Amino acid sequence: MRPAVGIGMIGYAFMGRVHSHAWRSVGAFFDLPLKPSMVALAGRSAAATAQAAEKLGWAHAETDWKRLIDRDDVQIVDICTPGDSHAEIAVAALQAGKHVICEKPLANTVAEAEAMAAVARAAAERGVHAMVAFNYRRVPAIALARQWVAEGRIGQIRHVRAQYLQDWIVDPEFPLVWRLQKDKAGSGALGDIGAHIIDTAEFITGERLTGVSALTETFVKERPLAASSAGLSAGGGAGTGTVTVDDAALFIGRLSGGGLASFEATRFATGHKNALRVEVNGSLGSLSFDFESMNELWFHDHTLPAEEAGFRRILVTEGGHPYAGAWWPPGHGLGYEHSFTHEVKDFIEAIAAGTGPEPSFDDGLRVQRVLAAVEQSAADGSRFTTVEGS
Ligand code: SOE
Repeated sequence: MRPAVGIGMIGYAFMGRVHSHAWRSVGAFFDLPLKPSMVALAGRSAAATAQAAEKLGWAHAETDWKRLIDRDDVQIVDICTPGDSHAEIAVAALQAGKHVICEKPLANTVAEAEAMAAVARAAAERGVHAMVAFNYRRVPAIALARQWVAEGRIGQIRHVRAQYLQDWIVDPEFPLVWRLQKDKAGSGALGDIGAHIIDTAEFITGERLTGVSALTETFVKERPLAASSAGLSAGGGAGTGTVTVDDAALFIGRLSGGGLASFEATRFATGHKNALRVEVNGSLGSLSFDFESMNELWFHDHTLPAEEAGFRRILVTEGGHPYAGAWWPPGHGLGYEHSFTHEVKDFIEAIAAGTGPEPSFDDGLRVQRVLAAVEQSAADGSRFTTVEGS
């Protein structure tokens, strides 16, 4: 019998639902050293939390996250709340000796992220580990891209071109949900989806962004108040309120290996639902990915004769591809939710091995510093801004 590891999760909106799916499915597809047990779900409303716990597969419901952390049968705390509560919950959980997995971006400010990373470093000394949930690292095609870059197949990296394009708030009547409020979300498209492409670019290349020059914009400045602040599609309430975050963030940057990078994060790219795209151009070839075709990686081998070279599509569903062998026969494809299942698999394995899971809170802090540099540069009229600590 494998030892059990008790999970307690806080929040049950979009991220809570997809994390629940990951915890429910991971043991059925991967041979884990510890058996995850979905012990308790915490939320504010007793009735709604109990209903969500029953639906999502959690044994107990709590209305106070502090009580969830205090439970002896919880060893892992999974934070799926808006960014304004990440720091308080993560610090309390780590100090109580619980491993933590925390949704991205790590925090709402660099100061909070620094405090969280410091507590995580101290906890790691006691064998208590923390991870920030940049789930796209665990999309098989993205993991394969990183592998090939590390193997030198792309050569010296000259360009990274990264975009994260969504369109869910184009309608000016879309309500002022929490993701559009700075005090709750920290920033807008920048922190919500820009953070993903910063992490993805650094993950694939193994390089760091050292400085940026940025533009941000809020296209719709007033919106109807939300009846409830939850989710991506809350209904409208009475009156309007001011949007206090960016709708779009564009920036260019320098990579630690000498290459150049460009980034575009927007919720106003009509027609694009969840297009996380990244292309890497190196001296020996290029790799290209679009989440809207997430089972594919495009590869151009520049060492081939020009008459034969060109981008070719690799279907990343073979048993030898990262993660893919645990699922379906080749060609049957994976979805968004699988990246989270892979994330908790890697997390459990790292905890069992006593090693620090990746991305760590220090990785989350680094992304937070890039976000801060982008905001600073945009505020300073696109002045090139060095990323702190780089
Ligand atoms: C909303 O923009 C959102 O749900 C993000 O918060 C997630 O991190 C991203 O994976 C999908 O879009």
